[in-house]
Amino acid sequence: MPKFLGIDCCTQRMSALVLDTDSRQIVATANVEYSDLRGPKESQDGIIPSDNALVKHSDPLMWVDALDTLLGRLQDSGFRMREIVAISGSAQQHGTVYLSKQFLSPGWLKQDAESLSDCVRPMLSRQESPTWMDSSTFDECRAIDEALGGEEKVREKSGSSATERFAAAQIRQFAHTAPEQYADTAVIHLVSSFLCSLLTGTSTSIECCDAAGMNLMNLQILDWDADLIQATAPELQKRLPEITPSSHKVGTLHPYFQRYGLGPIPVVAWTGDNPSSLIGTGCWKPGAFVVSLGTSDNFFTASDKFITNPNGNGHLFLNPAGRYMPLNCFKNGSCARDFICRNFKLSWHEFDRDAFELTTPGNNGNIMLPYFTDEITPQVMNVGPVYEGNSLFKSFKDAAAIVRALVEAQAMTMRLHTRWFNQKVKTLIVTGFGSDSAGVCQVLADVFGVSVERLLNNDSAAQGAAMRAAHAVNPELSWGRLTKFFCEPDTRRTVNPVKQNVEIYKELIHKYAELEKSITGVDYTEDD
Ligand code: XUL
Repeated sequence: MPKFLGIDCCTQRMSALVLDTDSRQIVATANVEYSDLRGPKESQDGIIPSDNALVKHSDPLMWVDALDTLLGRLQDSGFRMREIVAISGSAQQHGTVYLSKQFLSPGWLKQDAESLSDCVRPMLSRQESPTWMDSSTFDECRAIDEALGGEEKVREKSGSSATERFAAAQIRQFAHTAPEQYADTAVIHLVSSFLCSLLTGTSTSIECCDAAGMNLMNLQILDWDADLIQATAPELQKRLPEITPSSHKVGTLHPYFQRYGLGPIPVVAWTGDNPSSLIGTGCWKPGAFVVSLGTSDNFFTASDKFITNPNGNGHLFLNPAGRYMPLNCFKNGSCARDFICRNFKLSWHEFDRDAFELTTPGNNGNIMLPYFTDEITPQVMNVGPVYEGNSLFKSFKDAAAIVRALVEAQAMTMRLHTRWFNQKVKTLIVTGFGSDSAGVCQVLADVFGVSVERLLNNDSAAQGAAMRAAHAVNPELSWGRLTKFFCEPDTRRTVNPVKQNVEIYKELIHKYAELEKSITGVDYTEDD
C-alpha cells in the first residue's frame, strides 16, 4: 500500500506525517520542537536572541539537526519506513541559507556520516539565516523600489512590493554589510530548497510557488527577473538555483537516509508552508478561503487572476495546483495570543473557553490593536498594543476582556485587509494549531458572517507536502481525489455565525478601522 511522507519546517518546530492513499488515512506522525534540541545556538522558539528587536535570524544547523531527529522519531514510532514511496516537504517562507561552492559539487553528503550537520557545517558561508520574522531591511526595500522606478513596478513583476522579510532584501543587506562572506557564497537557498537539497545530497532547484515569495521572480514569465536581480546584489544570478515546477521530482533520496529505513525513493521539490497548506486544506480551487493560525496568522485563497493590492499590503504567490495564491500575513498571530497567556498566566483552555464565556461579542466597546511585536499587515514598526475602552481595561487587569479584544481585533484586521482579494467569502477553512479554539473560530465566523469549517488534521502544511509527493509520482492521484481522501471537513466542529453578533461586528469594524488609522495614519478602508 503506497505511503507518502510530508515534512513541514515551521518557525518553532518540524513535523512529519505519512499518508496512505489506499486506506485514506494518516498512518504515522512525528514532531520535533526546536527547544528539545541540544547543539544549536541558544534559541528562543527557533530564533537566535538579538539586541535589535527587528533582527530575527535562525541557526540553519538547527533545521538540519531537526531533520535527523524527526526521521529518527518517525522510525522509533514503529512505523515501517520502507513502505514510504515518495517524500516532499514545506518550510517557513522567505528565509535564506548561504552556502559555499562545495555545496554545488556532489559528494558532500556521506552515507556513513555521523550526522547531517557534520556534513553541512563546513559549507555554510553565513552562520545565520534571516527568517520571515526579520524586519531589519526597511532601507534595502526602499533601495530596490528606487532601482525599479517605484514600488508598483516591483509589485507588477514579483506580485509583492519590496518586502522586509523577503529574500531579496535579506540578500541585499548581506551583500552590502558582509561583502567578503557574500563573495564566498556560491549558492543561496530558501529554507525549503535547502532542506530538500539535504535529502538528495545535491543542490536542488527552488520550487516556483516558494520562489514567488522572494521579490526576485517575475510571475509573468515564471523565471528570475533580470531587473530585480540587478537591484538586489552584484552577481546574484549565478548564486541562485534554477526555478522548478511544483510537482518536479528533483532527485532520489540519498543513501545517508537508509539509517532511518528509507529506500532510494523520489524526492519532490519542497514548497513554502502556505502554498503547501493551500493543497493540504483542499482549497486549491478559487472559492475557498483559508485562515491558518500558526506562529503568524495567514489568510489566503486560490485565484485565476493576477491581482495585487494597490496599497502594498499583501502578496500574490503561486498555487502548487496552478495559477495564483493571494495571501496576507499577520505577524502578531500566536505571538500575541501566547503573550497574553503568559502575561495573565492563562492556560490555553482558560484563554480559549473561559475568556469567551465571561465576555460578550463587541466586548462592551473595548477594542485593541493587536501589535505586540512589529506588524506586517498593516505595516507597523512601533511595538505595543493600543487600547480604547473603559479604565479597567486600560489598566490591563481584566484578562478575559483582553483576550476577547485581541481575538476580535485579529479577526477584524483580517477582514479589513483582505478585501483586495475581491472574492466573496462563503466559507472559511481554519487550520493550524490555533484552530482548535472554539472561541477564536466563533469570532471569525461572526466577523466574516460565514461558517467556519475545520479539518480532521490541522497540520495542513505537512499534509499538503505528502499530497504533493503523491500527486507528483502518481498523476492518477489527482488533486480532486486527494482532497476527497484527506480534506473532508470535520462537520461536528463546524461553527456557524450568530446573526446578532454579525450585526455587532459590522458596526465595530468601522470603530476598529478608525483606531487603526490613528496609529498608521493611513485609511486602509478606502482602497482595501
Ligand atoms: C508568509 C509568511 C509566514 C511564513 C512562516 O508570507 O511570512 O507565514 O511562511 O510561516
